[in-house]
Amino acid sequence: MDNPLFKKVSIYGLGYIGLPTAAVIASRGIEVVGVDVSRHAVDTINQGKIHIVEPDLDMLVQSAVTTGKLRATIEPEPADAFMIAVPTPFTDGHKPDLSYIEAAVRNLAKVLSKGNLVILESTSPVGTTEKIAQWMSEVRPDLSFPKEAGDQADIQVAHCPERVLPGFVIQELVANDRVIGGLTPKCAERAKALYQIFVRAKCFITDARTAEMAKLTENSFRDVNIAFANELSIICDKLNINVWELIRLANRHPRVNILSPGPGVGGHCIAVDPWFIVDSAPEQARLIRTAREVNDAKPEFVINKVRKVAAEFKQPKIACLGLAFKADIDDLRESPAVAITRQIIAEHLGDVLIVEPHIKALPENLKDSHVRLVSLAESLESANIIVTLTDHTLFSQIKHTVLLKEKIIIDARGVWEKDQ
Ligand code: SAJ
Repeated sequence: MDNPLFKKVSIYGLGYIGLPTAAVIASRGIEVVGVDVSRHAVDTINQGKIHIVEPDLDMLVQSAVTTGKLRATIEPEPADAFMIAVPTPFTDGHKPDLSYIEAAVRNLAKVLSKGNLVILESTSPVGTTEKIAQWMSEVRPDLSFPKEAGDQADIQVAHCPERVLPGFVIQELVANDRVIGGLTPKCAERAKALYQIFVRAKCFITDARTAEMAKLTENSFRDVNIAFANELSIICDKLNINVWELIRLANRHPRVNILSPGPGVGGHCIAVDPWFIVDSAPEQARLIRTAREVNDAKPEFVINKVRKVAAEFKQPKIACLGLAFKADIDDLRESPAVAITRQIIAEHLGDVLIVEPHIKALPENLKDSHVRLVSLAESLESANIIVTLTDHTLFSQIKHTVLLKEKIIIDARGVWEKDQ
């Protein structure tokens, strides 16, 4: 069934956000063309396969490609609407790196035509949506943009930040409320019409700057809460209090909800986005900056614990349980678990047995003659020190009172403490 407003949608960046979004829109019967700089990603998708790990995405992509509604390409093509979902990492000194966005925008500007809608989905510092309109107008002086032409502009521009949780993307793409900020109210309304094709939840309209800040606020809120939990865990260690029990009890208050301490905050969002606020308002963002520093310092706290206990053994065998940045995923990028394990290896604190059920081989940066990737059973049998770095479900199923009786445990995730 043709959609009268949007017959063809083009999505830039076919990663963890862009590809699921492309597949979901295609599943609503709209022609979707995905654009990516990676030949491997483009070829894989055109075969109906996926190059990333996300539950249920494979089936969705396969069916969208088979029905001809989804295809991928390297070169931009004309469309009614363009969505940009490329990475926004930071450079040295925690400065936002907008180079992927700028490259995508300048590229798609070449094929723009009057009446098109351009939506930025990538998490971005405040003011980026205005910047992308500026970049497009530099490439296409023949078209008018909202800054000069307001609601009469040839091209409508909006920001609608993604909010999905890795591992639940397909579900959350449809079920989560969306915040849509336009450069003008008309831009926001037009973008809302596109999201309403596949979002079952509410779409709230605002201006672009507020929408940009809303996304940064959401992830900063979580970061500050986790920093509070991490600081509590360090205080409790000093005061000899079980932090997991403490938080469980405090959370019984109807208006308290403290998140979980851990070995640090990983991933590409929560450990990055707060810096965008700090960069925009360095003098004012004191709490947000401190939360980042508290979370970034947590791996060193865990390594220190390992140093102390390893020193008590002649030939310590240290089992590191989990490398992924969070539970039940295979993503090792920006993982505090990897950073801690790497440091244990670099300092030769002992023989290292790594257990990561979601990978088949160790990454290059963890390979060493004193390091092996082993099964959980083998690690429990031979290690004398157990360090839990990721709360994979597999680990929480261990009968720790029996199997870990003789071991020294550094449980950075509270794997055996939760939900008691
Ligand atoms: N973590 C803790 N303690 C907790 C919760 C998380 O230490 O209680 C750690 C995790 O282990 C992990 C890191 O924080 O290392 C981040 O994990 P996460 O599950 O909090 O978040 P992400 O990075 O997978 O996804 C977040 C989500 N944002 C929020 O929940 C506010 C997601 O909805 C966003 O779409 C995503 O960032 C993004 O792309 O920005």
